[in-house]
Amino acid sequence: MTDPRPIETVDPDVAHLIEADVKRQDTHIHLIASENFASRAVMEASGSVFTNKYAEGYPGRRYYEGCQIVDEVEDLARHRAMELFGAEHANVQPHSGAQANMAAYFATIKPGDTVLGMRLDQGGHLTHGSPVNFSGQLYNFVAYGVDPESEVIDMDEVRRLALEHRPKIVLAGYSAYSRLLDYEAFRAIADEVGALFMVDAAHFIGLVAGGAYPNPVPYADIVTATTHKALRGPRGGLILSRAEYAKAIDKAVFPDTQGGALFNQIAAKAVCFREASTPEYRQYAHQVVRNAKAIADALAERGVRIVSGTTENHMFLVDVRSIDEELTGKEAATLLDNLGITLNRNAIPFDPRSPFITSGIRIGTPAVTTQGMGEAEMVQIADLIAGALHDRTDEDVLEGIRMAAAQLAAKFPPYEAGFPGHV
Ligand code: DSN
Repeated sequence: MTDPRPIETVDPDVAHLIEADVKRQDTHIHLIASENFASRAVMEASGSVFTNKYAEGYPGRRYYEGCQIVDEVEDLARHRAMELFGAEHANVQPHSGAQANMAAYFATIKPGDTVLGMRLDQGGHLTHGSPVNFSGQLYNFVAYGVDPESEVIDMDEVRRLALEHRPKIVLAGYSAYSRLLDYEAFRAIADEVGALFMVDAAHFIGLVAGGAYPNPVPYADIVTATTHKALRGPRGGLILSRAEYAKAIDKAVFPDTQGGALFNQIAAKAVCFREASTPEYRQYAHQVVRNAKAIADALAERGVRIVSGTTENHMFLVDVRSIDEELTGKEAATLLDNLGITLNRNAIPFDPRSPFITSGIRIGTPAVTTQGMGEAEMVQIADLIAGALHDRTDEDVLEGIRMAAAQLAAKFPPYEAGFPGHV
């Protein structure tokens, strides 16, 4: 029999760390654009006995016996994903967004082939060709960026680069960009040069599920995503594609780039797709966007420069030099975290500072919206952020902000009393 004792007895070290992070999660204001609070149902599936099962392959074609039930789980998850996003095919096995992107490339191009994607330092992602990532090492990435004036993706540059470099994939998607994507224009450029059109929707797939951001599925050949950001599911990846790429995508995930899938996570993905198809979730997704706009507008009113001027999704970047030329993203993010407001430093377009220091911070609203905060609280948070960054050497002011942040977090607990780990 397995050890029936609770974690507090078996491993007090880890139990203590879990307890400490429960406390941190309960008491801070969370503005990391890629984080959220998963529901009890998602966590129950994620912590279920499916963690015990090996099932390499796909439903009906496994390399192990005893897979009848996990076959049902995977079918449920992939069919729910297809229905939710209107996709012809879904693969729910990628362990992460990076694995989903790796599989998408493996399925469609060869090492050395050219891909046109967004620059990491202007909003792209590591797996969109960064030289420190497999993508930049295996493939010939060419990068487009934003217009220096508007800080919005320059579609003329995308087209010019596509015509010049004839990529095999035109890739849209971002991890630090606050505007809509012009899927129609990307698709037309991809068609003009005979490339595939791929969208990495990891950041905004949750908004798409709730109808709060345009759906890339009707335009793209392949859409990759994660399930743990605004979508509020377990940590993991997802690939949606047109039927003609289904076989290649499935092979690229297993056996090309992964072994056994994580069935506890796949069960939790199924739960999150069900949750994301409810009217309550639609309201949530729209509130995430309204909240992002509210906090960006309130910061702008307090003299803080928002990159590209506004937001149309769940996040935006702040140019911290608009508060003080000397202030860095690193200093701002560290100071705010010490005051109970957690976010991350982020490069802004044409940032003269290194990615470790940066001139920006990234602010996102999926987590605070799950907590039930609305526009009024976003204005309060903007006040706290602007106040802290303006008066960052005044200990009295900072202490007041620390207390106000703690009071606000306490009013909006992410989990109810009695939830595992909560008294
Ligand atoms: N780059 C991570 C983020 O947006 O936080 C996701 O991979």
